[in-house]
Amino acid sequence: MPIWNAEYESMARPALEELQLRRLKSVVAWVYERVPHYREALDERGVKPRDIRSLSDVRLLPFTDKAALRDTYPFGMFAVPMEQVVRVHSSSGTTGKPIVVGYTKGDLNTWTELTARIASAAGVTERDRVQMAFLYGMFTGGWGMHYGIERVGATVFPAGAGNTERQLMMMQDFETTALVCTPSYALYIAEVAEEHGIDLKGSSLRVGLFGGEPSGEGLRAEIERRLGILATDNYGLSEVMGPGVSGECEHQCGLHMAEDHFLFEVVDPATGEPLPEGEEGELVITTLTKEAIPLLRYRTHDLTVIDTESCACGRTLARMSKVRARTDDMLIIRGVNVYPSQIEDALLQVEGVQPHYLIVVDRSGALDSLEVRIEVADELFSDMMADMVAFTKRVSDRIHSVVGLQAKVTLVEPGTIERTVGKARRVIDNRTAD
Ligand code: DLL
Repeated sequence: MPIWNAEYESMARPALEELQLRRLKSVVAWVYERVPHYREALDERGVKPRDIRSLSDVRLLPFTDKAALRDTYPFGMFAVPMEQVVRVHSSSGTTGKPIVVGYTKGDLNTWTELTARIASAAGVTERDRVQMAFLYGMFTGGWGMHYGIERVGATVFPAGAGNTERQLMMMQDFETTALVCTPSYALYIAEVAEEHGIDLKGSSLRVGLFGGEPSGEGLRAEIERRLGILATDNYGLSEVMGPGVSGECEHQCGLHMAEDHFLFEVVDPATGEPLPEGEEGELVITTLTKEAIPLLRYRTHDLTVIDTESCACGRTLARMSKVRARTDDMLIIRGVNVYPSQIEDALLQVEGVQPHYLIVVDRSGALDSLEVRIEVADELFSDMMADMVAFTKRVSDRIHSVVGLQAKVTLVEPGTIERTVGKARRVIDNRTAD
């Protein structure tokens, strides 16, 4: 498959690192001159832009976290006057004030280039008809992917998220070949199609570009099977740009990272110390070319592993493993650390469990309880008590063997766990902080 920008996506590592260093020096100088938050943080550490002489000198720089963006809400971290900002987006955070980010014309051009790479890596070309089923609006998913797909020359249907029956009508009538949305919404679309007897497997749809939330291999396999497509995962976050930060190629063996525009580190989430390649830790990102809101060493809270081995597709850009968890997603239940993604993996190993689930954590007295609500396939939804008991036991045994905790497994009727057109909410934690 063609590489969108072979010059940059297949650079020899030494040349790439030289480019990264040049860009790192210039971004540090840029924020030191223009962003009071960074000037103070660098002065406090006694670091001047000229102290950046090698890529490992990135460690001299301060981390940035969400608090810096919140404290300077809305535009305090911008490095350019508003006259130069042509677009503003915000993060999808559900509580408090959102994180606000801005883009210059140059930033939009870079962003479009990077999402064009994502589309191209999934095999999208000018012959494709792409249905955009991400939310448009302040969320970066819709607009970010939209322009990249246009740049590769494909035909875009800017459907937005929701109105699933109309999505299906468009898919059939317009002969959509590629679908762009969250994995949860892809699954929901598959379900509604099945309910209406629409055969997407036999349709023109052939590829899906999914991202914006975690999805394991089990979920991917389910989506690929039910839609009859190849599904690629892509990752990004509003703070550093939106989609386009990294994405899979057709080999589905990790997400190629846009290393010419970002410097990636993996650190120990507890100490902030850099970890050697191959070890899982928190992804930290320094933007190398952003003009409106460059960020130094942004703590993503996303856990991943980086691999610089070459890939069969010909891209030399390093790959990060699928992000399955955020450091702040971790639940501590009866002293055991549990990630929702582990429970998802356990569930999808049991035949008959549908990929719709809700984890409910509660506390009575001093004891935490873990309940996992699941849906089962219609054909298994039996009223024979004995079957059900055996089935829930199989599920709870699986959960026990994966996370080491006894969970109460509750079977709910198919279709009763909330479906989403955006990012799924999988956990309700009713414990009060104490
Ligand atoms: O979700 C940007 C995006 C949109 C990426 C569309 C890809 C496609 P935010 O709303 O700011 O931005 O949320 C960012 O979502 O820190 C991760 O925790 C999570 N996330 C995003 N993509 C993935 C993915 C967009 N592919 C936060 N796998 C990030 C796992 C993901 N988690």
